[in-house]
This record gives sequence, C-alpha cells and structure tokens, in this order.
Amino acid sequence: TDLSAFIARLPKAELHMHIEGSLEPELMFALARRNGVEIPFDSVEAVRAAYSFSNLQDFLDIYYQGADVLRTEEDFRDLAAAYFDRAAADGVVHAEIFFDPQTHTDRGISFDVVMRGLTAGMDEAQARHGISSKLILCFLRHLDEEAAFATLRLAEPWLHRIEAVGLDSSELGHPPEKFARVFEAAAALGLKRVAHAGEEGPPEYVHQALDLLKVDRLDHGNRSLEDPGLIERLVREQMTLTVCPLSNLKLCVVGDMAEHPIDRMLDAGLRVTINSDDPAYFGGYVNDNFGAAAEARGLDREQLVTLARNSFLGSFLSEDEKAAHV
Ligand code: ES4
Ligand code: ZN
Repeated sequence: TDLSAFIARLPKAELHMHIEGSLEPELMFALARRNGVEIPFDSVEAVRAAYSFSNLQDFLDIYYQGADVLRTEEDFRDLAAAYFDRAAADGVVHAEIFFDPQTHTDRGISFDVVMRGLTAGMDEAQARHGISSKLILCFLRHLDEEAAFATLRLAEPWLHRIEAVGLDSSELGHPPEKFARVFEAAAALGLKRVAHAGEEGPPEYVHQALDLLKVDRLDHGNRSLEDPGLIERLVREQMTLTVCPLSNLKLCVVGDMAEHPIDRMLDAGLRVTINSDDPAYFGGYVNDNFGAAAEARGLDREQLVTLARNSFLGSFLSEDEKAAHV
C-alpha cells in the first residue's frame, strides 16, 4: 500500500532489538547442523508453530533454548550479518542492538567469542550497507547482582565496542533496584544506561529505572501510562521510550493491536519510537512493526515521521550525527 511504501522509504534507527531474538528458524537449523547440536523440532514450520506465547516468561523459555545453537565466533557473526541485511532492507541506517552475554557464558561460550563475532558482523554491515551500529550489553535480571558484576568485569577489555548497559529478561519479581550498584559501576566506566521497565512490571519499576539506574532511555515503558505524574515526568525529561508493537501483541501486553497505546503515547508528548524487539519470534522486523501499529491505530504520515525522527533523537549518536539524520 501507499503507507507501507512510505514507511519503507523512511530512514530510521532501531533502538530495541535483541540480537539473539533475530535468530530465524532457518539459521537455527543451519547452526544446529553445523555445530552438531540437537534441537527439539523436526522442521522450520514446527519451530514457528511453537512461537505462541501467553506472557514474557513463556517466550523467554523458548528464546533461551533457541540461543543454544550459537557456539562459535562465526555463528555470532552470521547472526549479526543476517539481522543487518534484513534491517538495511527496511531502511534502518543505524541500530543499537542488545546482546545477552550471560546466556552464552553460562553455557561455556566465552565473552570474547561473542564479542569478536558480533563486532565482525557490525563492521561488515558498516562496509556493505553503510549501517552504523552500537552494542548494548544486557544483564539478565533473573540472575543475581554478583553475576551482573562478573559480566561487567568481562566487558572491561571491550569497552571501546560497548556503548551502554541494559537490563532484560523476567521483569516481575526482579525490580531495577536489584541492579542499582552494578549500573552505578557501569556509569563510572563511562557506559550509558537503559533498562526494560513497565513491560509487565508496574509504574514503580519505571520510577526505579529513572531514579536508581539513572537510565538514558527506557525500553518499553508501556505501563507508565497508568501513572499520570510519571507521564508528565517522562515528557518533561524528554525520555525516549522504545516501544515494540508486535512484541506487545505476541506477549499479551496488549490484547489486540487495535488497543495499542502508541498514538496515546504520541498525543501525550512522549518521545516514543517503534522497534522490533525479537523479530524472529514476534513475526516481523521494524517496518512490519510500523505497519501493524499504523494500520491498527490509523497513524498518519506526520506521526510516522515523528516516530522515525524520535529514533535518531533518542539514539546514542553524537549531536552532529543526529543532526545529519533528522
Ligand atoms: C525480551 Cl521482550 C523482552 N523482554 C524482556 N527481556 C527480553 N529478552 C529478549 N526479549
Ligand atoms: Zn526487549
């Protein structure tokens, strides 16, 4: 349609995408075969059929299982290369991608293997597609503070290739306050800070992400809408929210795309962006997310331009680089 062609042509930055969540079933099978890893599925179709989730934890269980096929530096490079090829086709010119090192180090894969592979994929994407990218190291919040500190220590030799730390995995029961000290240590190392908050967790978790983790950007943030004072604060502080419509639908954060709050967020003056989260699991890349939200909520071209512009304003590009994009 007219609108999807308009979306496809809009240059955009992607700010909320878990690289392990871009592992398509086809690549999962190819890596399983290459590495001699058993996977509990007979076919690509059977894998896709298993992607039906009632909540975040349902998804995480299958997402961590899928990541088991990732073993070598080449695997991580191939994973990143496949994402960047797909993102480039969607008009993404800059991507700030999450990775979950603990998912790999806990299986005996070294931090350095993960970093060498991902950075090779990033450098190739810059050369082949002109896409710039940055890495965000996420701590798994279902694990303890000491494990996060150990991961931060492994990252120290790689700080020149890591822009920020983030916080992901099971939100309920693992409030941001659990990681206040490790985020403080990350800040002291010069890293920026983001956190998933208000996806399933209450507005209190968003307050904690702001006050205790001192985040530069908020991932999801949907449940902030339940707290008018919080909305006012997010608007005043020009906090960027990385919203993920298809993720919200697949994880039942919204019951139907027709109920998605993206336009209410825009109308409230929030600096919201649209992102794909875990595109291989949630049924689409960034343009699919723009298209689904636009169709369900009747977004017009001006709103779509605002969303794309917000993606650059909310990025960790320099002010000069932002100015070149907006
Ligand atoms: C995630 Cl959607 C989402 N939420 C929290 N943690 C995650 N890890 C990967 N995707
Ligand atoms: Zn996410």
